[in-house]
Amino acid sequence: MKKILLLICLLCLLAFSSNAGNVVTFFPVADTACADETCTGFLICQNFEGTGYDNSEAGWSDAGENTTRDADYTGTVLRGSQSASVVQTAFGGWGGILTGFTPQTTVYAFARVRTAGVGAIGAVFTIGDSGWVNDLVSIKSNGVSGYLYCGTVQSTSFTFTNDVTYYVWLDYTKGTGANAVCVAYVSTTRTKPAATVTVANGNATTDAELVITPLVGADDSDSRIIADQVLIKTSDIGTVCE
Ligand SMILES: [Ca+2]
Ligand SMILES: [Ca+2]
Repeated sequence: MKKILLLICLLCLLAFSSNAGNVVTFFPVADTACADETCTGFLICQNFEGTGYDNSEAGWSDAGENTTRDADYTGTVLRGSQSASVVQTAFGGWGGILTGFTPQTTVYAFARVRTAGVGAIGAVFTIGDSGWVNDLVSIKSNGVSGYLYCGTVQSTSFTFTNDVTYYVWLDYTKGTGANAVCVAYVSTTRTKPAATVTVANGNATTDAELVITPLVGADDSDSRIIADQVLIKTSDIGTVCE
């Protein structure tokens, strides 16, 4: 019996070695493909390439005051040849680049963002409800630290500094009271990390249906926020494309 088993094992080894020139896979290989290569399946997939906005997303607009807003920015570009940029030109006011999407009770979002000269708190990446009545989930920076807002509930701070390009994932699930869940994942690489900060008692109770990025609302002039690769999806967004 032992000899038979030994023979079977030997035959197996020979079979594998005979396939040395081929790829022999015993277990499924993890899918390392990036999430947004084709933009298929995304509610929003915006890279700001070409004049204005790309991927036939005509719904984007800009709004605000005391700001200069640019969807063709070629300064410090975060991806490709153009990014979106908003610069605060005078103290006070706000300005951002925004668009709507189909209302969602749970939404997954991603953007590359970078701040320059932000001293007071500036909103970097925000998901709102219809007509931007409320900020549902928002990453904000004061140039030294970052904060996650879930409705008006604010997280403790985490590192989020000027002049660094961040990869930010935001997950939002609306609540029925003080139980909305907002999660931020902040990295300097394309790989989605473990959660950086979670707010599980947010007071946001409405559907997500608006994305605003970048959004300068800092109370200091000459602050700039740059954004690129803005993604909105109804399922988790993992590692993103180069
Ligand atoms: Ca771009
Ligand atoms: Ca553009």
